[in-house]
Amino acid sequence: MAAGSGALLQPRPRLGERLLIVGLGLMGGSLALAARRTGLFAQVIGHSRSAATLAQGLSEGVIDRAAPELPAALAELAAGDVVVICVPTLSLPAVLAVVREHAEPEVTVTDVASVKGSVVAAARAVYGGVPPQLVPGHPIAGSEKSGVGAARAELFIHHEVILTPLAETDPGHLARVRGLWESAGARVSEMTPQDHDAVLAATSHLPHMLAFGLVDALAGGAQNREIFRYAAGGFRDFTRIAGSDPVMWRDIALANREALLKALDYFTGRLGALRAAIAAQDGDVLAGIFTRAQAARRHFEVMQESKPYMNAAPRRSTYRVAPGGRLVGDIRVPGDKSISHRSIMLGSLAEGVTRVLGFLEGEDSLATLQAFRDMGVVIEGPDHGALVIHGVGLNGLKRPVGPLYLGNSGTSMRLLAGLLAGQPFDVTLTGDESLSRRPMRRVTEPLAAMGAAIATTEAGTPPLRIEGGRALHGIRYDLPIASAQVKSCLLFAGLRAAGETSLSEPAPTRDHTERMLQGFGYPLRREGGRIILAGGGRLTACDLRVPGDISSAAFFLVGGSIAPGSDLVLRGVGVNPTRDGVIHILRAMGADIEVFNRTETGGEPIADIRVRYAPLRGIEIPDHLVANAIDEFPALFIAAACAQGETVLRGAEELRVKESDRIQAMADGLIRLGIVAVPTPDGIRIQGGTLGSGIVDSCGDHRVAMAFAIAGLRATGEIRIRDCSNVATSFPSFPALVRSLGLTLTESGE
Ligand code: SPQ
Repeated sequence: MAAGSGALLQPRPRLGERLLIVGLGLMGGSLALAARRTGLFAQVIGHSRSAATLAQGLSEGVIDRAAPELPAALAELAAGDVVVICVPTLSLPAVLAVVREHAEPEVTVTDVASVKGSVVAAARAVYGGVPPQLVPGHPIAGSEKSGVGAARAELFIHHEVILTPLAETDPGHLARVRGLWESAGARVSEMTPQDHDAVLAATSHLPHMLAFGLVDALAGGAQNREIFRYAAGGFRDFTRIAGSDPVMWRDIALANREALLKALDYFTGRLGALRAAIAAQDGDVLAGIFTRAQAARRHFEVMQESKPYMNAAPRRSTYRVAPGGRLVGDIRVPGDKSISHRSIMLGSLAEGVTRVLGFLEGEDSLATLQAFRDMGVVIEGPDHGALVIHGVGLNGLKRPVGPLYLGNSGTSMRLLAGLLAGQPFDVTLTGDESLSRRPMRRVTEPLAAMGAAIATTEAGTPPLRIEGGRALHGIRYDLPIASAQVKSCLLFAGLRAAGETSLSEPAPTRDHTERMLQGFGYPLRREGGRIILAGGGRLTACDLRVPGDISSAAFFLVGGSIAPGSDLVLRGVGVNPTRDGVIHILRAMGADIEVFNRTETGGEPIADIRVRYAPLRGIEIPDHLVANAIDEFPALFIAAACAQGETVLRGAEELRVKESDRIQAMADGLIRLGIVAVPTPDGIRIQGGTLGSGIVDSCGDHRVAMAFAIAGLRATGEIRIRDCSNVATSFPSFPALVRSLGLTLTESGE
């Protein structure tokens, strides 16, 4: 539990007069304590068949009043009162029968049983149908300790409570039960009883069966209990849950029989495959199972704690940047994000083994990596940017067991939409809050024209539900917006489409997909500004080195330009002409930037770049550079704020639909720091001036956060930047790197 989370149990407005807890064990006792702490009811009454339990409940202040007779306790309840049945699963039907006989229909009734199908079945048997007053519920919380003596008011804080209302359930009763759990600090969600039982069978009941079964088998085996003497931490961790209440688990296993059998059968099959691989000495299959499981476990931890993949940053961190400083040194920035994504995608779909160096270990590219692992691709690493991808060929992906979660990454979602549109299986793509707001029709509409079936929300946003088994055909398409993601998505769909896919762009965008396809031996041609690819070819594995990301370098190019005394060299940066707009724009503003040691890696141009301080002047940013500097504008706006005169950007409406509305987020922050910044529908006007101190909000956008951090170099006071955790999506080592160059940046949780 998080420190101080008990403070969540604050006094609350009354929910009703009386709360009756039937069954005063760990669950019931803990809920009673939480309700008393928050003052949710005038009186918390406890019923138990054991007089000793009731006496203990009273003496330890768990309940206000003991009710030894259940019928009498139920009969005194009225509308607004709540009964919570906290008895073992198999005892619930008998209690429900008493409730039916003695409680008024206006009284809210809920329960905490771990299986919901059996509660609904019991209600149907007792009432002849599900009564509107019944709201089945299941708090996912507990401990190996049991009994009222183990009760804790904080037990439910930050835990999930699943409610499984039915069509018959009255919304007023549902709202009351929701309020009860929320005031105990729980996160409440709803699902059908069937879904609940299937999910719990897999995630809770099956692991308990395995733990009980393993300990029993080992304890009863030929080597008997002696072997426990040699059992170490792994055994203890794995079998911890075998210490749980046997009666409760017997009841759960019987009550959730159908779903549990399904989960057991599925697992037995997978265990059989593991056994077969060991028997056949098939190291590849074993490596596949172990790398997938290891990655899935890590992914689970991340989701569990709702924190970024990289441990470096606490959840929702704030940066504090002290004013002043200069950038002097010789550094490398991490691998290019766009190229890292594409290396996983094409490496996975290639035939053979692809080795990647310089892969960006940021959350976005790791989300792509996880997605392909979820589809059965064996990927070793990343180990300091090195990956070994065991390609499965264009037809080798497997259906993932659940939705593919892509975090904050628009590139992952849009490119995967194209790659998966022609696969034989259904798949759903989901993302975080920011990604769930981003427009997807730009890819789903042309993909539909190719024969794909992809559902979005009504607003055209994620999740994307992609229907499998659709035969795709190539199209001739003129992209209405300059977007490398749309172009790449359609080229990827074209790989599995019949005939040719022919695309034109309103302005050239980053061409990493085209270059990499050719690197993997896939033919592609250009004709009069069109990019043309025929479906049905093959990708052949190759080795790749990912260049340094110019979008990450941009913060240092701006920082070096605005901070007097700066002299910084950036090594091995990708200088693909479709990405180097930032260099041209800064030079047009008067920056002193030298590009040297030009060479190529994996079909991509790279170079070393030296930047020295130089006074900047405001400019009108040329239209033709907008697409080639699209991700660098947050950093460039800081350069504009430090320049003499006005800088004007037009034709950049795309900035409004990135991880945040980057025009608004940057304008708001700049204004807070004392700069005159006027957002326009497709750009911004920024008047150079003096950057002051203040608190700005990154709006969860990594590039906005890093741009304001760099602004500290020229600020007159401290800049505090909120919501910076997403820096880990593209540049996890940013705080450490800027610190190593002398910038005073500290990070704290919000
Ligand atoms: O992946 P995501 O979240 O869309 O990332 C961004 C970024 O700032 O890191 C955009 F917000 O980069 C895009 C970029 O803006 C990456 C990208 C690519 O790899 O193809 C293309 C650009 O997007 P678009 O919409 O112009 O195609």
